Amino acid sequence: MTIDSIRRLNAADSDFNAQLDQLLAWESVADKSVESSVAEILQQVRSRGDAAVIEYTNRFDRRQLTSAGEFQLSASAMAAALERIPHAERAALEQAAERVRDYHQRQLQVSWRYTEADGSVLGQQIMPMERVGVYVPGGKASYPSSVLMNAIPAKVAGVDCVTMVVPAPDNQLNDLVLAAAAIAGVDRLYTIGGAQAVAALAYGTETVEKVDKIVGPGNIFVAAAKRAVFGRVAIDMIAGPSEILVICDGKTDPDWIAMDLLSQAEHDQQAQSILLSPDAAFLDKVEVSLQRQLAELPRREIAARSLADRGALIQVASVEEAIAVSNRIAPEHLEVSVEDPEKYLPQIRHAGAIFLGRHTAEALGDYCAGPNHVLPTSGTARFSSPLGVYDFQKRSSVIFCSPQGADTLGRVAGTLARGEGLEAHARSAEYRVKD
Ligand code: HSO
Ligand code: ZN
Repeated sequence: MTIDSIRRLNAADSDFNAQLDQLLAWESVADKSVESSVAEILQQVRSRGDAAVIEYTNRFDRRQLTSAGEFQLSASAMAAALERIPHAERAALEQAAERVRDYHQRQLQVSWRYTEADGSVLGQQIMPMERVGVYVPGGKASYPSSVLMNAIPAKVAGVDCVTMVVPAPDNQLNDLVLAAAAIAGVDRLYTIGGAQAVAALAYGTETVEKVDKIVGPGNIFVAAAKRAVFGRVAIDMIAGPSEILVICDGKTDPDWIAMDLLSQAEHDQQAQSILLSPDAAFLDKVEVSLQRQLAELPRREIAARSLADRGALIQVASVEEAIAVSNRIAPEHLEVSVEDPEKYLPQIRHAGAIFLGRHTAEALGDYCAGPNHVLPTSGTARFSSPLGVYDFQKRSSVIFCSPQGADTLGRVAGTLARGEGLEAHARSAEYRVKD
């Protein structure tokens, strides 16, 4: 298996911008037939609850459920999985969880208030959401690390009940996923998936309690279902394929850089790995290394397709120019593999996560560095941020008026209300004005 050819671009070319646009173009499949079958599933679960969930689960996941109790997994079943998995994996999961928890604890937003001279108080009260649903895909893309990354911030925020759903096609469940759920502190677990699981979380059934927010990745049916229930419940962003952009001055081991590119390329065929360097000879070395190292990978077919379809090695004039190009791309992951990377940090405007220095492999961030691996993709880092504790907290404004404050504000509000033709507003405000 080799990469047919990996695109070579040069930022000095007159049509570089057009080439870059073409490289970044990505069609998310908005399939009408998917939308209509999802709409039907949502409708059925909404009106018939557990019975519909059981029917769809039996049909799509080849199960033989006869009652809702059978898709419910107890806390002791999660704990048992934790006992069953190999010791090394348990220790690694626990270490990762601890680091993710520590990092996220620092994100907690706190309530604040200030008191005005007349004794009035204004502030903001922060409260956790009550119930959150975490969707975990089944089969090969069932990542224990994603269980940690989605559930831990919710628990750190103080969410009362974290409900996880994970399909068990042919009754198969991944022990590591269950163990991660136990470590993350998942409160309830249902072995259901697809649009029917999203519907159960959004509308509630006899068994599944309705949640306030649904997070976690899924296939096109899950994504379409999340889009459709948005508004009734909150959802996280709909993730696109993984991306990595590496900026290297040419002085890092080319094998390291090649493997960093391969690490995201192996996620799926649509993943995007891009290297920018001012050193043309280094780009050549990485290309050779990619071919050699690819051959040793179990997922070489996927990685080869991803690199051939969406990968690129781009020559730039300088690290500064590389950063300018990177800011246009707004990548999910950005590695800055150069001397003194800190120096460039203030110039980086758009990136989901920034990995500084030659020793900081992006894969560390995927598992255990501490920051979240749920990051904005497809250029959305221009306006969105990593998943965090703040995504499970909400704010209420707090207002207390002293008698003096009511007097001052009553006059202002009265005038504005009359200007808007809202007499009841004006009188309500003015009743508290002293004459
Ligand atoms: N790189 C992925 C997250 C992940 N990697 C999970 C390995 N497991 C997010 O783009
Ligand atoms: Zn990854």
